[in-house]
Amino acid sequence: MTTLFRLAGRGASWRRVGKAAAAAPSGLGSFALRRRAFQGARMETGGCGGKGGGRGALVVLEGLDRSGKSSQCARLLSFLKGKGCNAEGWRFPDRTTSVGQMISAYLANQSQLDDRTVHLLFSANRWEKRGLMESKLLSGTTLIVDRYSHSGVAFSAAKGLDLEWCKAPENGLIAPDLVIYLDVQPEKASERGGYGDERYEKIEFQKKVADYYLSLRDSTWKVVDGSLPMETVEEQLRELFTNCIQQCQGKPLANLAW
Ligand code: NYM
Ligand code: MG
Repeated sequence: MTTLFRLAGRGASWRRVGKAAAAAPSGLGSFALRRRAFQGARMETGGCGGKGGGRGALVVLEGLDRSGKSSQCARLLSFLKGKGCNAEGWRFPDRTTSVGQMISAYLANQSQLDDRTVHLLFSANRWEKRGLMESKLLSGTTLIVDRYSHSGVAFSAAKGLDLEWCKAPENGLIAPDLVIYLDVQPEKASERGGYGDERYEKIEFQKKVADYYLSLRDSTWKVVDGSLPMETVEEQLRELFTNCIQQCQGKPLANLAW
């Protein structure tokens, strides 16, 4: 059963966002029915994905610098692990790879790079993780990701690069099941510790980034007021996560198609 489900997920993983899962091919009809019954049973056991052979969920937190994403990712992850869910915390840029180290030096103002070049490096940093991301999700691990493609597009477009050009290299990366945008006013974020250490951490620039973020909203996007107390934000994230898990049960992985 598990093997069949994974095969179904992998085959379907090339479908594009927005297209509903195709009906099970003839011959797999009874399998599809059994799978549905099986998923129902799995949700009753806790509804955190990954239990019983289903795929994990791809949940992304987005927001301006110092909007509280990293703290909330950590809180959500420990909540999920406490429930026995198979979950991991990821972040982009992933500064551990050689591409990520080039990005990190650029952000720390230790190197200069052309705007389009660094945009493509951010994207390449996601592409180099795509295979691992897919295999984790298909084997049932839920990923809580601190920044993803929406950061890539919003930050580069805010520098004046063409929006469509910025979106193009993201197409084909795995589409998130849920994007939670932590909404904090740039002025408020700038009062938080460590602000201004890296490139882009300037109030006027962050205002432009916020506008681009909001222009990227789609059906996977939820906005949470990040200026509320941490515990309130955490509570809202748990609720959004729980709804997402229920909705993405049985949905194949999809690709970004901007
Ligand atoms: N950033 C992040 C981009 O400009 N493009 C991207 O694709 C990603 C993932 O890097 N100011 C920017 C947003 C942040 C900076 O991220 C570093 P963090 O989460 O502050 O380490
Ligand atoms: Mg930052």
